[in-house]
Amino acid sequence: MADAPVTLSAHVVSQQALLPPEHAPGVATIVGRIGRVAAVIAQEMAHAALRDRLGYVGGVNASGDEVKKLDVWSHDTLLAGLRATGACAAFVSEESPEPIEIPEAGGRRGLVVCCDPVDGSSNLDVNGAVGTIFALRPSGGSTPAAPAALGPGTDQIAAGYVMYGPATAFVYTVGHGTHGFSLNPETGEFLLTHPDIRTPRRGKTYGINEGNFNSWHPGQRAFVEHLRTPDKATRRPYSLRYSGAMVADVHRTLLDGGLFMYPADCSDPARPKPKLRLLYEVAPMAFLVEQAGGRASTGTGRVLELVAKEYHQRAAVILGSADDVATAEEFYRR
Ligand code: AFP
Repeated sequence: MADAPVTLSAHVVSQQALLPPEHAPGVATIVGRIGRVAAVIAQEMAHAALRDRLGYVGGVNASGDEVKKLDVWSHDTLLAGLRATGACAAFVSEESPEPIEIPEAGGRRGLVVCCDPVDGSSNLDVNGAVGTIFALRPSGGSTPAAPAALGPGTDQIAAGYVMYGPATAFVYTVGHGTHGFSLNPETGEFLLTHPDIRTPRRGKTYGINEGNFNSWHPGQRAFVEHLRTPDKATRRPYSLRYSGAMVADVHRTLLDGGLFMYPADCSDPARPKPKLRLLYEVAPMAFLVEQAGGRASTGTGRVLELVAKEYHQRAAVILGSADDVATAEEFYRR
């Protein structure tokens, strides 16, 4: 008889022994809860056009993006779920200018959850893939708890994302490999379908918003020119794949290899302007990619060593196949 499939909740419990004992129960509870909330969000997204859930609410979020109805609803639903865990001491969300403190879950074991409730929300109205990204950091018992999230990405205890695509995928790490699950819509359970994901050392695709070509660092422009230049020996040109949702582009890159890049706007070389948010986009994805054997760089340094000084800080990122990212870094050094 075939083995029973491993559920997300069982898998998270099995990872507890690998975590610092004071955080193991909280991580298991929060990751399991995000999985349950994600199944509800997936349902809501599937019915969004039928329930008048598409479109904007009016106004912009902490990053200056126009806010969609599903952004707000997903933020509220995740927050309610996290409050109920008793383990989340603060919630840093793209949809809230200030972190939300949850004092009931304070103490040394409390965790700060950094989250982009709906990443790639511009895809919502065209039925494209979107996601939820999260990272868990220790609060260290500080009050308020959220400032404990300001530190290097190496402080993250767990990170993951949900991708709402043709199937809903849940991918997470607690620092011992990156593991992928698929939602069974009949039962609402995530089942292990991609244990211990290993990203190939080189890939065949690159994902980047090429419309911004003229504003990139010269090293970034030269690297993309290199990827586009035919060379049989190194299997170039690479193919361009870009969805406008980081989750979908990182998911493909994790599984198939290659690159996902969002470099800074260097129109003013003295003031490079990155776009993606460090705490709830770039750092969690860097953690997942490194745990799958890949690499995540700013072009000039390791993403996980970037120290967040602000909740909605932005950072440049080049992530994916280890050797491809190393080549990108060489171009930045030239
Ligand atoms: P939203 O979550 O505001 O839609 O932004 C999506 C995103 O942060 C990331 O998921 C994409 O990779 C990137 O921005 C797309 O940005 P461009 O539209 O500038 O290519």
